Amino acid sequence: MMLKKTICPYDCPASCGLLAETDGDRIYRMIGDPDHPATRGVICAKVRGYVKSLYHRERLLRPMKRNGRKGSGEFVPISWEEAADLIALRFGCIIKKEGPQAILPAVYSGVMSDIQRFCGHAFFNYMGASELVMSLCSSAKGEGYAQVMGKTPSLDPGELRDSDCVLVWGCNAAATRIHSMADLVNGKKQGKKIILIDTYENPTARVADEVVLIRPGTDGALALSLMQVLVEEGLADMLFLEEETVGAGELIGTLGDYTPERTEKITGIPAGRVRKLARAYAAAQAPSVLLGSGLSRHRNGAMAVRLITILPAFVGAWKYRGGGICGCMVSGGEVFRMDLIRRPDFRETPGRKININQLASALAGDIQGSPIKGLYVYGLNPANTVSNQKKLLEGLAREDLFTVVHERFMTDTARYADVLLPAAFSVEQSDVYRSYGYFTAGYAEKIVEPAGECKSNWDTFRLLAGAMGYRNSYFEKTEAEMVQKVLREAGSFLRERPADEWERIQGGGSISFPEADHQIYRTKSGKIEIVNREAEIPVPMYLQAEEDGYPLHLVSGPSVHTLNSTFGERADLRARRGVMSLLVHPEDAEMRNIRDGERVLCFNDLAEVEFQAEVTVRVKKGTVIAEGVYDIAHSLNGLTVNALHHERLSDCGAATTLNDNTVDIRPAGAAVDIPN
Ligand SMILES: Nc1nc2c(c(=O)[nH]1)N[C@H]1C(S)=C(S)[C@@H](COP(=O)(O)OP(=O)(O)OC[C@H]3O[C@@H](n4cnc5c(=O)[nH]c(N)nc54)[C@H](O)[C@@H]3O)O[C@H]1N2
Ligand SMILES: Nc1nc2c(c(=O)[nH]1)N[C@H]1C(S)=C(S)[C@@H](COP(=O)(O)OP(=O)(O)OC[C@H]3O[C@@H](n4cnc5c(=O)[nH]c(N)nc54)[C@H](O)[C@@H]3O)O[C@H]1N2
Ligand SMILES: [Mo]
Repeated sequence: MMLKKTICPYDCPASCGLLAETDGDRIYRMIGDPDHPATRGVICAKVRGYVKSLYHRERLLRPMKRNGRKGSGEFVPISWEEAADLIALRFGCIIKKEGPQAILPAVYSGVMSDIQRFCGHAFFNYMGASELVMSLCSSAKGEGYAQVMGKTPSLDPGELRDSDCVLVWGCNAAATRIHSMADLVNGKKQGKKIILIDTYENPTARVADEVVLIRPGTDGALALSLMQVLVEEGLADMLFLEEETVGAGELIGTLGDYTPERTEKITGIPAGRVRKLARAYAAAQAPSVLLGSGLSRHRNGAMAVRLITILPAFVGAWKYRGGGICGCMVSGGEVFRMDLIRRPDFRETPGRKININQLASALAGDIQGSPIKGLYVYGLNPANTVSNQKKLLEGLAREDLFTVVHERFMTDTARYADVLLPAAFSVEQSDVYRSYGYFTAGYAEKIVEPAGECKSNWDTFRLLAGAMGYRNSYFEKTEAEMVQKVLREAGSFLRERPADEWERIQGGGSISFPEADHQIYRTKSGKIEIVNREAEIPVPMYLQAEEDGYPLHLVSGPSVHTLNSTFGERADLRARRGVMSLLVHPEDAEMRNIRDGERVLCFNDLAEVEFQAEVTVRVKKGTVIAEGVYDIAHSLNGLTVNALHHERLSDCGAATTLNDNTVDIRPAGAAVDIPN
């Protein structure tokens, strides 16, 4: 038995270092790698049970083709050759009749390692297919931050240990940042101040000294109000603002509109709390913000992030180790050369862009140009994770749509496939990794052969390229050759690392980059850009959260026990997560005759979705919370929370606005038992 280094492939900020206990044929156990430079052996319960997923009896093991009504989940096994020929034939016909733009690849974050995630881009660039705009997660956050800080990396999470006051702002660290959660627990023991600002008392609240509940979508107003108090009470670092920022005076001139009394009406936070919060923030030596992504998933999300990003400058927080903002951008340069993997040069003409958040409408034909006739889904489970679920399922059910799904399990999307291909797990494939929350990168070599007839994304696209007749040396490389090429021709950031680290990465493992100096502002002006003349709105301001008719704001938060739709196969985790619930404030429940534990219908103009009500003061009056992504088999009425999400996009970054929807609720009548 040996322990082999590998890296967690899932969509989390850490890219945890793992050790797989193996005899070379089988993996017996997965533990944390104590030598990983950032995660140091700490891993989550989900991945500690990696082997349960890897050898799950419901894993897809061979290619199949549909043998029943679309969506019925009825399939018959076929060989890989038959599958590849069938796909090449059907795609070939579509291309001939409608052109390649009638084919849409759909990928997101099921696997986060670079080659497996992005090699399909090369295949579809070669084809000339439509292009998916991948903005299902935090592109509004990225834009909002960059408008102020440019390419300046935000704090390495390790630096939070040196902060004496952490505003955990719209972040459920207990679920999404377990290493920072450990630092928060320690920080609290040392008497540091930890304040959670969120739409509900999420599981991270247990480490907070104080929880500030805010009305969804109004964080920008809170940030401005904090700045207003800092200036009014003489707590702002005027010297820092003058020397290190652009446009502070112009913004300060607008702050009169954001007194705590005025913003109380917007945010629902009592004026006195805002004053107290501003004073605590200013009193700290090195105050930090740990910023989540939830608050950026609103129609004003990029602007909210922009305003929060400006706040640390008002107390000169960046001057101090541990001071500033964490959770926005890491890495100061190119680690691996993405162009080697994605091959934009393969494309002769620009592809038609289809935003992932509008996939439902695109499949329904609400797009410019030829209708989508071919869909290839991999590393994405849109039936459960994309907005407007009802319409999306109708689109997937179209008999004239030829759908290929490359998956590890029979997901709600896989059920709609015409051809269903079995995907490998991360330990069954080789790849390079970059973390998006820490300054680390690594390489993990295949440890065991794929189960059954499963194939990695790389091997699958290689096979399909052959069947399509694509002649290019790119498609001839083995996975191992491709990994070596990407390592050999790494980006400058990695190539500049010392020889011993370079060897370490080559041998399989992760390295960390030095923390960036956050007093060097990588913006055009070299300063923090409070006013940004190149932005559509140069002087930042609160963009009013838009109303759309229903009395309750719906927020979809992450579950501690699962990760997006990943791990849905695991009965142990499903049991811990429990039934699909909606957190409702007691007053909102009472006025609708809803009691704790009862079934409710949550509805808006898009759909009616059934939940079990959890009546609790953990949520603010006027807001309802749905944690986690459920599959349809474990829903209560055949739909999940994404059926209530509109396709609208954020102000910048064309991102999801999944937390920006309104609903109402009513009792749902008799309950039916749902198996867990
Ligand atoms: N209600 C609600 N919706 C959400 C969110 C939420 O919090 N609540 N979060 C949103 C966010 S932030 C994100 S990033 C998205 C994520 O949405 P998705 O990208 O859909 O992510 P997952 O559901 O984790 O994974 C998708 C699928 O990838 C498959 N997969 C894993 N590895 C591989 C592989 O190597 N090859 C292939 N072919 N397939 C693989 C998995 O089996 C899984 O079914 O969801 C968004 N949607
Ligand atoms: N266990 C687990 N881990 C995960 C995931 C998961 O689903 N489960 N998801 C993974 C993914 S894809 C990502 S992107 C990352 C980050 O995952 P995210 O889904 O971005 O989660 P967080 O950043 O922790 O932030 C979510 C918090 O934002 C809050 N929020 C929503 N709207 C608002 C608002 O208007 N104002 C304020 N103040 N708060 C608001 C929610 O109540 C919630 O507590 O985590 C990854 N890790
Ligand atoms: Mo995400």
